[in-house]
Formats: sequence, structure tokens, C-alpha cells
Amino acid sequence: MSGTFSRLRRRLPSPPRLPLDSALHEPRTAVVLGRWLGAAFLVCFATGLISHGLQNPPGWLRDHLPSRPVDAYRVTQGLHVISGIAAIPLLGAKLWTVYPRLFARPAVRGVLHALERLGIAVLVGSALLELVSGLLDTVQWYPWPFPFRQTHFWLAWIAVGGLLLHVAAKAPLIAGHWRRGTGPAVTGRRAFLGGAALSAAAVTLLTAGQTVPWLRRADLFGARRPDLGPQGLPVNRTAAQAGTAAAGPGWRLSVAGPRPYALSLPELGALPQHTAVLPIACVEGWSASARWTGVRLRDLLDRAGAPPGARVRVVSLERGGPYAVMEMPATYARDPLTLLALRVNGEALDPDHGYPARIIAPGRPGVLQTKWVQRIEVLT
Ligand SMILES: Nc1nc2c(c(=O)[nH]1)N[C@H]1C(S)=C(S)[C@@H](COP(=O)(O)O)O[C@H]1N2
Ligand SMILES: [Mo]
Repeated sequence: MSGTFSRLRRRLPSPPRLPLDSALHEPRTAVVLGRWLGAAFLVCFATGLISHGLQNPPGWLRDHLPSRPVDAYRVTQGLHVISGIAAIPLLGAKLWTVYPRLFARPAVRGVLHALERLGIAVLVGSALLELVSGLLDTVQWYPWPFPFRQTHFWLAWIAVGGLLLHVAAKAPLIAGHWRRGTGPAVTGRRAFLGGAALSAAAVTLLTAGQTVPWLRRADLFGARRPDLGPQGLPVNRTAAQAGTAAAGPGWRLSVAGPRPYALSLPELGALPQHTAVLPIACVEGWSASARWTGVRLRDLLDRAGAPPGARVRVVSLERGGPYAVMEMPATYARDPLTLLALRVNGEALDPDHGYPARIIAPGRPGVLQTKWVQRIEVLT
């Protein structure tokens, strides 16, 4: 029987050598790519923690978040999305370099080896999911049944844990191939690493313009052009998408506090107006600066008799969306740049930018820049 098989096998053409069958599946290439990928992951992880902390601060941190520099979140979240996107071609190159080892036989050579492979499976799986779900988030596509932010947050910890284990397990190999010229010379390595670096640079260059002003014209693949939209500013969710009914002439801002009151739009416009140049920095990676004009939030709070350290809750006309209710620590509420904005770039707010009034505060994620404000509550 087995003789028949081997005769049959000899008659079949031998499988073609895959072009993937390359001398580049070797440690030095893997180590160089691992260094770049590790750097991208660490930047992405650290900036992701910042974003999560700003959106969802634990109680001990809440009152210590800084409102300055005004561009802080714009920079950290820009870096988050840039490093995540750059990591995609690097991870592709890294996986290609090591993939023969993933299918090496025997699959398991002992308990330690089994643990190491399990670690790699967790690392590869979580890193891929993290990068893909993050990329889809930048285009606001959520094809999964789980909530994006929490999943993205926990997966990040799993990926970083897997990364640390992986680096520990490979430490001798990494140390042995850290320096240039270690290991045998491999033709094509420079070209391959150069190609991987070039791909990372290209995807960065073609998307970073959604947040970096001087790259704006190169923003071919970014989800947003930061200068396109009503009043020269992108819209994340329009009034129609948010299901917000247009505010009519009967609209009143109500302020709840020790001395509650309500003001119409003309009454708000008659209060001292202030102008601030502040960015909207969306968690999805785009950001854009604009000139906002309106009433200082702290003036509204003083008028309501709010104590200086009071936190504030802002409620939108929008019903039920995740951003319809927002809380603001006193540091932001008391910052002279924090406005209940009535105008942007010299015009009354477009309905999609939050007419009749929206919050704009320095240093905060876009999701907290509440549009269509109806009610401000002093929390004591
Ligand atoms: N009430 C309400 N406010 C909101 C939102 C929303 O969906 N509902 N989206 C937020 C998000 S995610 C961002 S990035 C900014 C965008 O503001 P813009 O649409 O005026 O550019 O508004 C924020 N304010
Ligand atoms: Mo956003």
C-alpha cells in the first residue's frame, strides 16, 4: 500500500517553491522588526492609557487631570492613531518573517515550550484584533457585538502582557542579534527591512494629515480631512444622526445649582463674550482647531452660586446617545478658556456643530465636547 503511494507521489509534480520560502525568516530580521514594532506598541499603549484615563478617570485621578496644554489630547491621540496605523505593516512584516516557526513541528516540545507558544498565540491574536478594531474605529465601523472602548482597553493589557512574556522568553535571542552584523549576512535583508520601514512611513504620511496640519494635503487615506465640513470643521455625528430635534426659539439653557436660573439665546448672547482658539480632537484620530466664541462656563457657574471646586454635569438636548450627558471636573470648568460656545469661526454654530450652544474645553477628548447643550448642573 505505502509503496503505491510513494510511486504515485513520485509521479505528481513537486509543489512549487513558494516565493515566501526565503532566507529572511531569520532572527536578526525578526529582532530589528521587533524593535520597531515594540516602539510603536509602547507609544500606542501609553497614549491609549491617557485617552482612557481622560474619558473615564478613576475617582482618585478625576480632580487632578490638567486642562493645559490645550493641545495635549490632540497630540497624544494623534500619536495613538499614527503609531497604531504604522504598526500594521510592521506587524505584517514581522509575522511574515517568523511564520515558518509558527508552523514548526513538533508543535510542542515540552511544558515551557507550550507556554511560550501559548503566549505567542495570545500576543498575535490580541495584537491583530487590537490593530484591526482600532483601524475600523477610525472609520466609525463597528461590526462586532462588543463595546469598542472597553474591549480595546482590556485587549491592550493582554497584548502588552503577551509582549512582555514574549520578550522575556526571547531575551537571549534578542540580545544575540541586537547589534548590526550579528549572525550570518542574508541577501535581501536590507531591502526587506527598508520596504517594511517605507510601508510604515507611507501609511503614516497618507493618514497623519487628519491631525497634523502641515500633512493635510497628503491625507489621502485618513478617515477625515480636518478642514472639510460645515464652517470648515468636520462633524463626527450630525444632528440628524444623533436624532436631535432642532432647538426652536423657545430654547432655554437651564443651570441648576444653589441659585438656579434659565437663559434664552439672546440673553446668553448679551452676557460678556469670550473667544478661544481650541481644537476638537476626536478619539478617532482627527483633530481641527477653530475660533470659538461664547460665555465662559465659570461665569455661568458663579452666577448659579457654585462653589469653586464643584464638578459639573452637562446634559444635551440629544436623547440617549453615549455623549448626551457629560461630567466635567472643576479644573476644566474653572479654566478661563472653557466656553459654552455660541459661535465658531465668526458664525452662529451650525446645527451639526451643536446649535444653539456647545461645550468647548481645553485638553479634553472630542467625545466630551458636548453639543446641543440644554442643561448644566452643579454637582456638590
Ligand atoms: N450631544 C453630543 N455631543 C457630541 C457628540 C455627540 O454624538 N452628541 N459627539 C462628540 C464627538 S465624538 C466629537 S469628536 C465632537 C465633534 O464635534 P463636531 O461634530 O462639532 O466637530 O463632538 C462631540 N459632542
Ligand atoms: Mo469623537
